[in-house]
Amino acid sequence: MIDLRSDTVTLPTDAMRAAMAAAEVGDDVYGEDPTMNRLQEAAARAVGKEAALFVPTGSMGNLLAVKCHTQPGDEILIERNAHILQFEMGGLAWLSGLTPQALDSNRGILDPDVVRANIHAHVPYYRMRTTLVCVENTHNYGGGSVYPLAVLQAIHAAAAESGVPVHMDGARLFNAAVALGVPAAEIAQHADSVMFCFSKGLSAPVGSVLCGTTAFIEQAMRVRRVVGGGMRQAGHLAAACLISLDEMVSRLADDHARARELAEGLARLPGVLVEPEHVQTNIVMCRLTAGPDACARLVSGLRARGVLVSQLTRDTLRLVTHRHIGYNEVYAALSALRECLEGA
Ligand code: TLP
Repeated sequence: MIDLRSDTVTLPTDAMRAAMAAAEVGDDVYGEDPTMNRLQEAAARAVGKEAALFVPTGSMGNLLAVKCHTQPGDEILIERNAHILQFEMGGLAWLSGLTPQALDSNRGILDPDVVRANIHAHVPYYRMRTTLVCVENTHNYGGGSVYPLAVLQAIHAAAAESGVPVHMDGARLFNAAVALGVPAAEIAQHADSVMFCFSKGLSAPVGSVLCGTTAFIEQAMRVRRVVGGGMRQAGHLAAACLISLDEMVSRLADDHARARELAEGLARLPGVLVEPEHVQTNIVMCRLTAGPDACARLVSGLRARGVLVSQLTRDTLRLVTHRHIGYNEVYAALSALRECLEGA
């Protein structure tokens, strides 16, 4: 199978499996897992924050961040198609009692002026208060788009003017860093907290991390315990994540090049709308111009030919490159796509 549904399908490397088996571990609820402690220190350092907390999923990392920055009844500003808003089961309303104010964007990238205009910080008691701005970098639904540093800086400044923190859903932060050619910390400096995942393009089997100030992370630790995320000999997982940080970051450039090649191939196919020049990282979004069932038919036609892709909306597909997708897989997927589209 050529699996283009997500970079979450990447398998652990041999080095990860060996490191997991050999990891020195202890009880992490007591803070006594040496491998976990090493990972959390390395993760905090990588993004230039004081402290980091391991969580099993990106969704849990975002949930803890949102909970710790806000109080029930508050309002948060968030891009309309953000993962936190659309794909995390309404957790922000369910578990944090928040009202999201969904903002329009350009391929997921918020405009600092729009953010500034929508912050309700100094308001009378009968108006909801904005207490958090969320940004997503890279933006999944926006097609893996990357925030320009100046835009992030301007959003952070606009929020700070009103004393409002910024949380970055950086599930694919290292894809953004590689695309911009800067250290991840240079991006993360424009957010008060940042979550990033080891389990996507960085190939670890499990794990994400939430980073911020020491006081913030101490609070997040308490909330992690509430949602059942306190783990014991979690160093076995941390061992794989350390390899993600040490060995898997620079190769993301290959995923980006292959995604661009895939998008350029898609642009030559009949009935496909795609903008290869907007493919900055490892996610390709495309739309089909044919009728309502065309996407579903294409997805099942591709599956029959050994190619898996995700259908996001009635007419939109998402294709994601990762460590198991070389140029051979890109070209094989493109010929399966051509067969299906010309047969249709
Ligand atoms: N995204 C997954 C699916 O849930 C859609 C994927 O295949 O892309 N933030 C962003 C921007 C994400 O893309 C994801 C996962 C998460 C958070 C949540 O991470 P997990 O799945 O570890 O909870």
